Amino acid sequence: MSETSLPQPLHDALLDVLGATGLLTDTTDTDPFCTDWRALYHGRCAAVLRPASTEECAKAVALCHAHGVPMVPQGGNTSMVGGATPDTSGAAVVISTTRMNRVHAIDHADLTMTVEAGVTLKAAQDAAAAQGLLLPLSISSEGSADIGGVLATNAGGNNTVRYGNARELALGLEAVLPDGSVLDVMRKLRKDNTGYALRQLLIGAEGTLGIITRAVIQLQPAPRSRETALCAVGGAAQALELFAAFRKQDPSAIHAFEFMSGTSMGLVNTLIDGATLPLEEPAPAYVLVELASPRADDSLRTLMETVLGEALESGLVTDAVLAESESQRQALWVLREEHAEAQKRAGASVKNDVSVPLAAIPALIAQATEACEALVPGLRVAPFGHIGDGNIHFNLVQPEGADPKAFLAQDHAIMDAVADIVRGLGGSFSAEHGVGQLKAYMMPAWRGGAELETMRRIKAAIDPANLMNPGKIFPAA
Ligand code: FAD
Ligand code: 2HG
Ligand code: ZN
Repeated sequence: MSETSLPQPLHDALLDVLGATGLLTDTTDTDPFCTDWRALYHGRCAAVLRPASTEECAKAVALCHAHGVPMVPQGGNTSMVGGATPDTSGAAVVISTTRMNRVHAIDHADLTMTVEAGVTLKAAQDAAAAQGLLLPLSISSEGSADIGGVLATNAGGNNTVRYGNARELALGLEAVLPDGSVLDVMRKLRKDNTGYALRQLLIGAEGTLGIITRAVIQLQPAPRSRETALCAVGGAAQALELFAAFRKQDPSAIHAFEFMSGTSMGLVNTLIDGATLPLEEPAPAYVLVELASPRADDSLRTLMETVLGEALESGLVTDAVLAESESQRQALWVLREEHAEAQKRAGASVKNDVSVPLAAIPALIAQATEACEALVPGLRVAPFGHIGDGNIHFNLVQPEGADPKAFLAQDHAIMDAVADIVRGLGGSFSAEHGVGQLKAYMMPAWRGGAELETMRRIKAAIDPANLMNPGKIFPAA
């Protein structure tokens, strides 16, 4: 155990504001905050600050600003792109929101939740469910990722196909800006055209413009009927045909429409305890479709059976299983939610969180598979993702038995090869995970010219000293 390197006057002032629980300086305590979920980055920090309220956060940020100390906002630390990890200089402090964890109010008239940034997404979902409501954002990391994190990254996930990304759910926001001032736009209004929508600037800014401390989130009535099925299909083209078939019947019924390659599902089956495929034969690919409705009748069952019946008859779907109980439904969801974990257990992977127009998905998978297999013979092509949003996690897992470091040394070559294909198909190199530090190098090629320059000007106007999450989104000069 050793002490980190916070200057003494700043240390004493922060201790005054945050108390001993709110200020971590032993490296044994701070180290877990300096490594990301994927273990790609191992940074250092001068301290971890854990404010318990907006007021404490604002005072702590003002002190760091006055001393010129860089700040790295952190929620659940589940970033896929090293967004919440400090650099190796040890100069920055991590500001963790985990102690700002109260649900303030649930409003049944407006269907909103007023919540602090450090409430995990799962705790917020549970609080809504306890009152017969739905917080319609769902990601596999929801047990750790928190409201501040999902807004800072504009997270997507399994229900985007029906309700949009995190951005679409936030009516109001409060944030501490880099100089310690508090931006309070905690309004509950669905219509409010009064100048710039500043909350939208903070959402998706990955902590580079300030620290989100509270939000007003839109809720929905909880579904009173659900139908969930796992289907075996020949590939992405068949998955898209099935999506179109459901959409033609009733687009508003589709709650989730997820794609999983056979290779990725194979890893889940092998490496995750209790994840068993309830189908006769392994297939080239799978779709998990969930329909949901606030009505408590059996119209969804009819819809599911009609579409799947026709698809099975035509051979579009080769096998399917319908959940007959809540526990069966959850068992099917395990087969979708554990792909990231299974790939982590299989060794190093290079992740391409890309999006393309729906019709281009089969071409993306075919072209990117060919390009990646040519680059690294033996790598495992294991795509899965939110196909209904055009978002595929085109992930490559190291060849079995290979050296993980040698494989990761080729990450830029692989990412650039996939990105070239994605660009040709009119897509994006980061659909939902953001840019962080992993993909900052790609910004000039993808968002150069006036777009990146405008982002730089906004950053400079709000954070002229570049103290808030430096090294993220913007490549080093
Ligand atoms: P962190 O990792 O702590 O931080 C992420 C970024 O936000 C950093 O740049 C950080 O500086 C900034 N930040 C954090 N809190 C604040 C705040 N209060 N104010 C300002 N900036 C802040 N993402 C998806 O979009 N969809 C998915 O389906 C999905 N599934 C995932 C599954 C797994 C198993 C894992 C590990 C990750 C997954 N992710 C997914 C990525 C990640 O969980 C999301 O990006 C999530 O929104 C991050 O939340 P967090 O609280 O962990 O944020
Ligand atoms: C998911 O959809 C996450 O499960 C993780 O976004 C994606 O591991 C990944 O690449
Ligand atoms: Zn995802």
